[in-house]
Amino acid sequence: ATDFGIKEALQQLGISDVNEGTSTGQNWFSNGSEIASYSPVDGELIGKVKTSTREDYEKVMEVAQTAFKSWRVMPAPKRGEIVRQFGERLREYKEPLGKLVSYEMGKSFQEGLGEVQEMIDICDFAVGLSRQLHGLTMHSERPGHRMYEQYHPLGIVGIISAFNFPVAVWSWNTALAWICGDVCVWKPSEKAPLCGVACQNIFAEVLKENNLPEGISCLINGDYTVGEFMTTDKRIPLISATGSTRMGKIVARTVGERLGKSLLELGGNNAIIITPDADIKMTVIGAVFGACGTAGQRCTSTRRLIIHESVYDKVKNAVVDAYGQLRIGNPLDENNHVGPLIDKDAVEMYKAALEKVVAEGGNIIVEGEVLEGEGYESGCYVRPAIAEAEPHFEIVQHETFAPVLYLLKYSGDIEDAIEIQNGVAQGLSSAVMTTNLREAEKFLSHAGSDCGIANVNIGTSGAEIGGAFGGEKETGGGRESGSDAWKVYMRRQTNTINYTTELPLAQGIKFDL
Ligand code: UN1
Repeated sequence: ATDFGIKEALQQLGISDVNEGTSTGQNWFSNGSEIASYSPVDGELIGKVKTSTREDYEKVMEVAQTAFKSWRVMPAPKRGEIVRQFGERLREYKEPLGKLVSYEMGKSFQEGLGEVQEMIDICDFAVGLSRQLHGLTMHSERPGHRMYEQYHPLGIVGIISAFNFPVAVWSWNTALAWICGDVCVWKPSEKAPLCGVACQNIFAEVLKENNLPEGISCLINGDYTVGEFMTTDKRIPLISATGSTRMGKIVARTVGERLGKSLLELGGNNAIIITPDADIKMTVIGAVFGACGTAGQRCTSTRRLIIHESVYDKVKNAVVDAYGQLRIGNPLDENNHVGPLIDKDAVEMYKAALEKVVAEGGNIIVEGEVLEGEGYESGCYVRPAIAEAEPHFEIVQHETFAPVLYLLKYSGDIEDAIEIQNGVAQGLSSAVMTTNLREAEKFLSHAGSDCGIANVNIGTSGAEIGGAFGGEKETGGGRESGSDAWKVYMRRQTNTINYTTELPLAQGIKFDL
């Protein structure tokens, strides 16, 4: 790994002495047990962080609450200036941070850089937004009255993020929350804790230079028990959680119990519909990147191809052909397309899915395999697999976070394909490949895709930050990132002001004294 400059990257990010067995970086108030982070790339220990005990957590909350009091009164465009500086700093750290993402999580270096680019983009977006936290004005029914609404900071935003986008998802939340006047407490995935430390270090630098309290951004580490400190805590009005539907249901229930707000980004079961009018060349690129990029570990990864029978063999052969070209190996080596899965548990889930699809009557057309031998010592590298299957198979209905792609055949028209595509519990991303305007519009219509994201002639993954990101049904309903997603990080207040000497009541009610 040292060949790829990992050591230097860690040093640049302020994560040194990684093998000393102590907590690393700016990881305050952490006195709990240790989490060791091993790279799925080569199985080496990258570093350890200490988890937060209940006491540590209480200290973090105090620091966050104090920071909120000063941060919320700073004018929003001034907060935007801090986020602008953070974006600048991320540009400087793009290479080492992208490298750490690639090494700790296993995605390709290109995708690691892409993830940092998403962070930079959301910072730019947030800077502009810091001058556009608009409310509406209304006309009062009463004379001499003015009505308007305004958005105020919420307070502490709790962020629980997943391993697959270990830095970008945090920044989608924080960049917006910060300009909105909130402070953040972040629990990164236990599978990528050093990415958390690196981000904290970078932002802490910016805060320090501006004489601002570091409590504006807090980091805690640990497993679901630490997550539970947050979800049960009334001092946290909003919990933003990314991960499995199973986790999301627990978070929603716990936060709902105390009538807090939750923003959920959960599982997807994303499909590309390929109609007789599809451009096959584009389709293949979109499908193969969607299914194999990030080793199938995006929530937007393509899980299902729904192919019209008239082009089925053509598409199948082209996709199988493309799979034959895939190079699997060290993701830091830019010649490789597919890196490892996050850990051996993920490898087991991948194997189980392949067994299950066969047991249900599926037909494997590109065999999966756990790779062994030189370069694959971590035991986390698998060969992307393809199975021909039926839409109703239980395994096809389920999100397997690995490169397993199901080919489903449809006959009839686009409505039939849409029915298959919508016939799953999840509703994140979807796509249609067609050059036929009628099909495309039907897919996007009221009776079309039921997902939060619906694309035409693009795959299911790789959304830009400018749009609201998230999905329906078991995906959890939350929206992050662009458009008006910022509103969830603020509380709305309706204000009515009377500038007369009378006190007329609304609805014409008389109450004469
Ligand atoms: C995720 O997988 O958690 O659309 C987020 C995409 C990325 C984000 C994925 N921009 O694939």
